Amino acid sequence: MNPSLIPAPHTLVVHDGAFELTPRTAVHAPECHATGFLTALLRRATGYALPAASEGALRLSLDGPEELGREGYRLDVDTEGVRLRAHTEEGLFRGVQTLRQLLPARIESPRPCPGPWPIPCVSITDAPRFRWRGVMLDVARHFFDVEAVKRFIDRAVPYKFNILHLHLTDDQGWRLRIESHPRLTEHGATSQVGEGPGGHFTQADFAEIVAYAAARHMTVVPEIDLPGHTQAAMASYPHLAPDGADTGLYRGMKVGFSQLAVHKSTTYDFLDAVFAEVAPLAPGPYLHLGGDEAHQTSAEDYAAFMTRTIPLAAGRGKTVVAWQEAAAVPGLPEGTHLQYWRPAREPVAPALADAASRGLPLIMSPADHAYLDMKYDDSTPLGLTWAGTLGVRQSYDWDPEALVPGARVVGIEAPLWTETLTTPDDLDHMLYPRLPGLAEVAWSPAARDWASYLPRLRAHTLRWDAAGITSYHRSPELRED
Ligand code: TNX
Repeated sequence: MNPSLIPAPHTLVVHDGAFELTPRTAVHAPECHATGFLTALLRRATGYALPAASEGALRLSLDGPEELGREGYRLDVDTEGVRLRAHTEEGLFRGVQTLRQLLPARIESPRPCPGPWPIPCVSITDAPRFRWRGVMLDVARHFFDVEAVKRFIDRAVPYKFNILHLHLTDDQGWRLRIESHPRLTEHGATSQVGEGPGGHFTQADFAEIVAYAAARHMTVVPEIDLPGHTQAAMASYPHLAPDGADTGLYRGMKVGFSQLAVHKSTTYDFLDAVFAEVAPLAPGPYLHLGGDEAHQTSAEDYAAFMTRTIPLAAGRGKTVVAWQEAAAVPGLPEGTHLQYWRPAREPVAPALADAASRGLPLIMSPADHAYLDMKYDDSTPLGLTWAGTLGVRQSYDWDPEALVPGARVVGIEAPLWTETLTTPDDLDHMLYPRLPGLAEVAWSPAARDWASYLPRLRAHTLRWDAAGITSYHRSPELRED
């Protein structure tokens, strides 16, 4: 039987037999995140020592051909051992996630389990279809602390996601300490949807998240949502509001009612000061400026605001990412990434189609395929329905390159908005079982199909069980028919 790999690799050949990990198996590998990750995982579940030795049967090396690309790898298992090769450490790390899935499901256990630990003999050559494979967590509507964010990263890593987009600011809260503007968190982080206390990351907390993600070859993309979704900032510093009045903290779930004072130069001084701190904290190349649902801002003001704000981010060395509304801004710098979020069943916004035809890169997050906060069906206790319900199959069955003909699609992102989600188990409920399918959309060759995917997905429930993921949605698809 074929191993249940998600996302499906580019090419997989299964041979007879298996290699078995034993207490005597040794590892020969360069010192890097991939090696550290693999040995920690294997030791935890097997209890074996897995000493380093140059004759080790488990071999990782960086001598893979350059054609494998930045994230590709080659994995060969025969009865004598395992050989994982890549051209980069990142490629090794992705290959380690495949190796992990070749082992029995109990490899996910946090405690030592009894063997045996067979790894089927295979030859795999693999590389991703898309370079942007993102997940997004909204820590503004409800705050999720460092531990919860690390757990969220842990959920994405086995499925080869490489981008963690953090939605750090919104009407309901500003979640990142900015030293030059302490009230953003001293006041603006004390609210959330509903009655709870809110919360925020210190800069040390944020650095811890960035480092944890980096060790797993995930890039953090911080989002400061502008010029709408800014009530928490204006409640902290009323001069940022158009009329300079304190409108107070917001604990509801509405969108599109707030806007910054786009005509005051002090607003841009504020943004420059914020970017000055955010840019070095998240050392990746991207800064997300939001730009969605600015319903109080005229089209002209919106364009002027973005035209003035984008260079401030660029001046800090960042490539700007923005939600698709920003497509309407004339003269966007080359390379600005636009994030498609409207439902795929709606006609493509003309401004977005136009920006795509000028070659601007698109990240695809159509809400009716990729929004993890949509209910699975009408009986789902959590989540929203503005884009409809989103079953497991619908989150899998779509092609990111079919939506905007001729566009330069760099990948996909699966956002998890948290208006209705308050605990890490709530997050898991919305992630599983949809997240693995979105991973396959992002990584695997376009020729994939639900019939081949479904048995693999079902097999993965054993991995979630072993990992202690208890709150996943028992969707009807997971039951054998
Ligand atoms: C739309 S998607 C929003 C968010 C909400 C989300 C809920 C986007 C760019 N804006 O403000 O949280 O819907 O699904």
